[in-house]
Amino acid sequence: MTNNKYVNEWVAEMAELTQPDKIVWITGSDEQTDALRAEACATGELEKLNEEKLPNCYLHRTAVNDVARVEGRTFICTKEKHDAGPTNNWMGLEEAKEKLTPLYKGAMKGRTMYVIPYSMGVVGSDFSKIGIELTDSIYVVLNMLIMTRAGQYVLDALGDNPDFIKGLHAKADIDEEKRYICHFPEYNYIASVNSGYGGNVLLGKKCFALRIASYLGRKEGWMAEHMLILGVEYPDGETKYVAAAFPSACGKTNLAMLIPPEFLAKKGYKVWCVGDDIAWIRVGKDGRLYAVNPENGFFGVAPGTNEKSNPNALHTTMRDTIFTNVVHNLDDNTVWWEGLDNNPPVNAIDWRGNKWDYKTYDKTRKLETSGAHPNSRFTALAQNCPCISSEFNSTTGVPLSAIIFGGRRAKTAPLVYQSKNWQHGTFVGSIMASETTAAAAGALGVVRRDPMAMLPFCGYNMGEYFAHWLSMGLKAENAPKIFHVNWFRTNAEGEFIWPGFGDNLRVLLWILARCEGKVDAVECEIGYLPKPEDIDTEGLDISMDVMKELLSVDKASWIEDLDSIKAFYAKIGDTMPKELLDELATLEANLKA
Ligand code: OXD
Ligand code: MN
Repeated sequence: MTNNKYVNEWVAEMAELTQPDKIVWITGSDEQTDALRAEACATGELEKLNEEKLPNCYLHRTAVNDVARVEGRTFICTKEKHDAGPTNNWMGLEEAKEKLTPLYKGAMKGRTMYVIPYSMGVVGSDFSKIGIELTDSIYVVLNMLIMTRAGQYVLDALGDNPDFIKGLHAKADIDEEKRYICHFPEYNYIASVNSGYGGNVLLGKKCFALRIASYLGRKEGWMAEHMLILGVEYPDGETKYVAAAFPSACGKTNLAMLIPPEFLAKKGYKVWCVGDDIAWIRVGKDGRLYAVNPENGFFGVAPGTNEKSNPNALHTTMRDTIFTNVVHNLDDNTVWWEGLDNNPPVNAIDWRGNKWDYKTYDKTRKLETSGAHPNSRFTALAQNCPCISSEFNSTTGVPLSAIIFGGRRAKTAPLVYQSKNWQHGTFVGSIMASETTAAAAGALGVVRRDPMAMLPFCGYNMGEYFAHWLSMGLKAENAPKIFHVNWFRTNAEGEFIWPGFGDNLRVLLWILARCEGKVDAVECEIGYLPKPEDIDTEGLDISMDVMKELLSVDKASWIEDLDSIKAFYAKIGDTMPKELLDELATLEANLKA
């Protein structure tokens, strides 16, 4: 509860529209949270899991038609279409009102409206921003209590201030034809209806911390980026930080929680996770860029997470976690997913809620036959992560030595290269791309351009977003160096030639050595490449020839890529900054020289 008249008037107005039976203010107290869990278990919205094996863990299944973010039904609603830009779905304000109002009208009849005051970032930090989400879903409340800092103390911190992001979520009928995820950056407002899936309804995450925040960042002179943040601790105790952006299916959470290879661990190297998905970045007084993770938990993809790929993530999920759309093992009331281990449960319920026989699993028909949905998730507290950084709750953020872009490219990108300067690094981010894998629907090896991994998450015109990147480089006198990595290079047989996972630390160490001016590089058409011998391969079964291959520029495939870059730039149109067009021309000239 609050005396803030802006909050109270808005809650009353939304209650008038949606007509809930009652309104409950989320305080964050253990009593209230426990009562909500009990209520959700009583109605079947949640199932309590084995308290001994998975203390304080719950299972939830979404509707079968509601299992992922829906980019086709996600809109940026602004006065002018130009402000959403050519890469976003745009809806005008009048049309949005006409479409949404009838869907919300009476949508909470017979239900409870929960008022969730939450903060993205540590309350009291200059980086942080407050939001209030109204929802008729206990699942959303309990997830928001993990993913954000939420409760009465956030309202207390807000005081009389009108400065908060409004979010209205109603499950309505979970009708996919009437599903809308609408963002009104000019009005600090998010409207989500007819979904119960995390990415569409946990409004603090993609909707606020990326789409609305990217818009605010441009207006206010900071950046909201789709980046993990990690710290590399050296044997002498010093820690250096990097932020990194990858499109989905590139192992972002695995990199954020990397386990050093044994020989580096023995020397005393450690990796600490500050965040796995989102970074808010500001210029510090010293001209460096400082980053915070505005979230409080991880909303990670479960399948493929195991003791080898990401033990830290796995251990994080062992308590206080909500699992969504994974397999329910009825024998011991635990959970399972494809890629967890080789012991699928015999007595099990799949993500659809049906009895599941693991013997029917067919790799070529994953979606139809898997027990866990390929996009099944865990919502887990960051503080439960064994490698969570001591700076996780920092109010001032961590100084970034490097920004890393990455993609999944069979041939085009080398294992790692460094950009020439901030402007060129912005160009490198703007041409980021990934090739589709067998896991994704559709053709194999199709290149999808995803600049800075922000294509689905930029809340305004992408050309203006690039211009904002350029301007941040001018503001930050000691800006981080910008690199590009590709863990997915293949040989003629189509096999991966870099081991990836923990061994990626070897590449991070070269990157950080470059930032310190401690290692040379070779200038080439696309930037600076490592000398093959400068990436430490101790203990790896990898020849110098393979290292050379990993660090080579495949000119033919780069030249082939130019057309797709040009087509993408052309789509952005007249907001495309001249500086980046010039960089593209230079790249083309270098490659064709
Ligand atoms: C995510 C995404 O869920 O990027 O983090 O899709
Ligand atoms: Mn993400």
